[in-house]
Amino acid sequence: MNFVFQSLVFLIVYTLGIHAATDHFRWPRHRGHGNSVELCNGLINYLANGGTPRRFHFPCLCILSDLEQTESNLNTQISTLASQVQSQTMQLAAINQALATTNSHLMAVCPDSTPLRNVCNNNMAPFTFVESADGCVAICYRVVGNTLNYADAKAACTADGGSLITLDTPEKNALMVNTIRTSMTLKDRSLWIGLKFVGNQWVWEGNNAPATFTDWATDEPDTNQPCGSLNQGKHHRWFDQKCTKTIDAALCELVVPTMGG
Ligand SMILES: [Ca+2]
Repeated sequence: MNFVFQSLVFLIVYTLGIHAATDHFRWPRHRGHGNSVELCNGLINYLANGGTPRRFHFPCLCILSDLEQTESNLNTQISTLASQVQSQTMQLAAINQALATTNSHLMAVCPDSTPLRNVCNNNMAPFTFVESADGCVAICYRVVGNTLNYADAKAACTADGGSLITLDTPEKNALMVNTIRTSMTLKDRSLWIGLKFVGNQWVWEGNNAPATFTDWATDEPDTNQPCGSLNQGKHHRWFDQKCTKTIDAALCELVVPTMGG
């Protein structure tokens, strides 16, 4: 740009038609190809230092013409690039819009687990937050008690602000069972879950809904054993028990209303 500016200065001076004597500046002998830019620079420096111009013609006019052409070409390229940037910006906006739509669809399919995570982490009792790999299922659980019956297990969960766990979907059950199976402290413990036989059907304590999904172990449930447990004899499935029986511990959970239990 500096060179363009210098050239413009020269053009102005030339246009004014100043024809005074050139006392100190001398055109280089060689005016041919290869050093015309140096020639123009020399003249411009001469003028900038107070030299008086005279009889300007030939080589610099050619250079100025080239510069004008170059400037025109650059402006064309700038215009093209600006157009490309605008096009890319519009494409990016379209991609961002599609991404937002996809995210909203994902949110519709998988509830946001953030509220449950926050409740889990902020609870006074030490609950643990676990989430499925796809983020669609989350559990805030805690194992409490040491050898207790169903009623005491239910009370122990309630004392921590939670309830005996509801495992009403295959996904939630799989997440909890896998968590227990891979835990050194839990994998061998039998645990009460919030499942009871009421009237003629199995019902979840947490939401009073009938258990439409079940994961009973082989030959379970028995008769007259109206309380549900998990992991008896290291089998990672469900067992019914007499409610007065004492087993290892209670499997509790915290829920938030938006998680739907
Ligand atoms: Ca049984």
